[in-house]
Amino acid sequence: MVEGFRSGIVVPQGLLAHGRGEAFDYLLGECTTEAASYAEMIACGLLIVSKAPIISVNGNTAALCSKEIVELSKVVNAKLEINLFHNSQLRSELIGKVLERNGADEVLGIKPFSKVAFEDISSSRKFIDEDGIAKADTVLLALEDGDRTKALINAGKKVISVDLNPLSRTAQTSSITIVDNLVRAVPNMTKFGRELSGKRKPELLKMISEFNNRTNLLNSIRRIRIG
Ligand code: PTJ
Repeated sequence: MVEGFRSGIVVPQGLLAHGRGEAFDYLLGECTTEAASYAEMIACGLLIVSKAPIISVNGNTAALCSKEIVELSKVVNAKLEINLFHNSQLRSELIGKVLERNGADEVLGIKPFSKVAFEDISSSRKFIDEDGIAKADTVLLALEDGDRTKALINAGKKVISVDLNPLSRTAQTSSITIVDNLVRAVPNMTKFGRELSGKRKPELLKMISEFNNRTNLLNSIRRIRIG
């Protein structure tokens, strides 16, 4: 993260956000819980059955797991789009280069002319790629603010979030909430993606329909309270 900050990928606020995450990670025992693993598997199933899945990348995600996120995007056939809260063209380009160096063939959300404004969002996260999040049916995101999550849900999209705080607005409003550290969640999802890609669509849809995000979130909260 510090290296990401020095190279201009991560904003100072990203370091604070990372610290908030670490506090919850300690409470979770710094491991992937059963509830998180279940959500990771279902999330992969959802990405695989989606028509236009997108992985939204911000500065922290790029600094923590660029290589792994590119790998996941290939396994579940999802596009990558850069979407920043503290938006800047230079940082978008820097993050795009990092993703490309790590094997990404295409990165959306960089060219200013391909962006449209998502009126429901007040922050600069509202600028989304017309070939990416604008058309997506499922969006995977991490370290997100509650406003965009809610706006995406209101727009009829499915949202998969990775958030160590099970009580955050994003965690509470997502379709599937993964309460795990991004650095563990992404490789786990790639593994599930490989396992599930051989399964038939009806089987995946059944598995997804049996998942209850509220129950699963409560299991994460219970884990923090009881250990
Ligand atoms: O889009 P950028 O790059 O301009 O940066 C935006 C930041 C990250 C600064 C912004 O989204 C932010 O401040 O996020 P928040 O509101 O702090 O939300 C981050 C959430 O992610 C919190 O609930 C943290 O607990 C959680 N979190 C932090 N680090 C991790 C994490 N969740 C999973 N894995 C982590 N490594």
